[in-house]
Amino acid sequence: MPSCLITGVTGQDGAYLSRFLLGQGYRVFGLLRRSASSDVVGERLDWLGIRDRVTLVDGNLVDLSSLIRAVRDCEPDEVYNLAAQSFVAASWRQPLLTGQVTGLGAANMLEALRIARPQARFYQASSSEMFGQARAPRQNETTPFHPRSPYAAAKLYAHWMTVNHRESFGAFACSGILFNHESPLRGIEFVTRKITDGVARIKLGLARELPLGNLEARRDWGHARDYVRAMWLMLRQDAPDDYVIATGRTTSIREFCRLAFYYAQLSHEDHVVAGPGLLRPAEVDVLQGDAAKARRVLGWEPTISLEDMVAEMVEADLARHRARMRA
Ligand code: NDP
Ligand code: GDR
Repeated sequence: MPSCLITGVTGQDGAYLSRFLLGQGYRVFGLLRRSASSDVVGERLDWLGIRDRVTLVDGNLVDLSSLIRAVRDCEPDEVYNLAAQSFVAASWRQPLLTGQVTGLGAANMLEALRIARPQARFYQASSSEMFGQARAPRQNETTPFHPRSPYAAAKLYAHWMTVNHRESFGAFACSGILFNHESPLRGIEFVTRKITDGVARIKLGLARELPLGNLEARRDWGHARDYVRAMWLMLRQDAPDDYVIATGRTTSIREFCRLAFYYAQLSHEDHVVAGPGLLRPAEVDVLQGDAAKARRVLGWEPTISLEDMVAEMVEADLARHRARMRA
């Protein structure tokens, strides 16, 4: 039975990737950082009904010794490094922590593998945010990077460390440059989930307004279920490499709002308001990925449309709020 270790197992992608790999017959270990709120830890794994099937091991990305111990205990064939301080807006308020977790944390994991498990295949969760002020209308693996936030700068360091371990030590280390991907398990602070949660509250009479920041920014949004499959495919190849994963379609925040409100038979124009403090010190205006390489080499294609994803997210938030109202 192949085995894997997933950092960030309690996050959106960690939960979907765990379920996917369990379905492929893997033994799944997940790195869990200690928290005083242990009652809410693993909520997403619960949601997917797989909490009992994932073996949680203690560790923190900023503590190299804990990573070495985890790797020695689990003896994984594959390691997926998904853990990060992943919220771009927070990275200006906590730039050093973001650097330590999102940047140095990846370097720690690579070092832990070099020391304790050099044969393991490694996946690094890189990000389209690294393109930032994008220098090409559609971004692919050859597009130059221009990070616009402490988060993106930290991801860029982690990305190049991954490439460096491949080139220096022959590590089977891949970097997946993933564009935004969402789902009902998306953190509530990210704009898509904030919108679908807002739509549900307004529909159920729990709120009247939804405060948002920049509505003109555009993102290439896919579904997390499609994107975790791409991570696994990267580690199936004969040689390690980097891949852009995207849908190729770009949509504004305003248009996402329109779709989500319309799904609930509401109009965004009646409810969306400008929220104070929600504009970023530097914005990434437009992202649109070109995943031709992933299609050609990995045989990967997105299967879930933006409209279907919006419907799934709004339905899930309506169900969550209805359940809370009944409780
Ligand atoms: P989430 O924010 O949902 O999950 C982040 C995970 O990292 C959580 O499990 C969190 O644990 C864990 N974590 C944070 N700090 C530490 C630490 N010091 N030690 C160990 N674990 C830690 O992110 P997503 O699932 O959305 O994304 C997964 C990865 O992919 C991230 O690296 C993100 O930056 C990257 N990415 C995401 C994209 C997206 O659109 N979703 C696009 C491109 C890249 P806890 O539950 O304890 O907080
Ligand atoms: P992003 O996602 O920064 O692209 O990073 P987010 O959903 O936070 O922002 C997307 C865009 O929406 C605009 N926006 C708002 N954003 C939030 N969060 N809240 C608001 O109220 C709001 N109003 C407008 C933002 O300005 C931005 O332009 C995500 C994360 O998952 C990263 O970890 C990942 O690397 C990238 O996607 C790819």
